[in-house]
Amino acid sequence: MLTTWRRRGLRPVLGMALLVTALFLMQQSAIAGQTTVQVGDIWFCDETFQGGACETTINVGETVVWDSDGAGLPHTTTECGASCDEPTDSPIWDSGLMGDGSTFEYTFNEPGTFLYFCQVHPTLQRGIITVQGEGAVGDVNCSGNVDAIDAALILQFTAGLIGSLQCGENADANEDGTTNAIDAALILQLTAGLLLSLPP
Ligand SMILES: [Ca+2]
Ligand SMILES: [Ca+2]
Ligand SMILES: [Cu+2]
Repeated sequence: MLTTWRRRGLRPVLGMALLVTALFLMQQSAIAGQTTVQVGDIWFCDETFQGGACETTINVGETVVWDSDGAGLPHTTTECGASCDEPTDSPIWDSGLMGDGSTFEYTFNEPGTFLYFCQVHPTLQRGIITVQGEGAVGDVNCSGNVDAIDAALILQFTAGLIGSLQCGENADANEDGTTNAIDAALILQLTAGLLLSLPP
């Protein structure tokens, strides 16, 4: 009798614990938010971009890390303004000279297209950062798509397991003014093809 009761009582608890663990692991793999651009002699990204411009696309709020590991020459990553042929005197970012192995990072909090170059090799070494705007309704981690990870994050947020959502303004999937498990459920329905769009 007692055994039966225990089994019935324990299973939902174990199931819940497994679910929370799974959701936590999913979230960990989604956090990234960082893109590395290799800085070489004399290029950004890889050697095929010498004389050209390497384009990197990220989501708003993400960080680009320029990594000079392996470069033998000094380089900079410096924002150009409207044109790298006539670079601005007040760049949004400027790494200064990067030696072999040093890194420089910048976090993009505004959508847009950002041109940059190396001040040492201004015509040969250039790049472009394209920052995509905030995601659609439901995209609470601004990953660019709405999927089960977003639903998991909302559940963790409403359960108090995480204090905030990276793009919390996208969390209210049914636009009823509150964020709760119903919003998570709607996102799961969307990803399952049961809903065509959000808000429903
Ligand atoms: Ca997302
Ligand atoms: Ca809601
Ligand atoms: Cu350079």
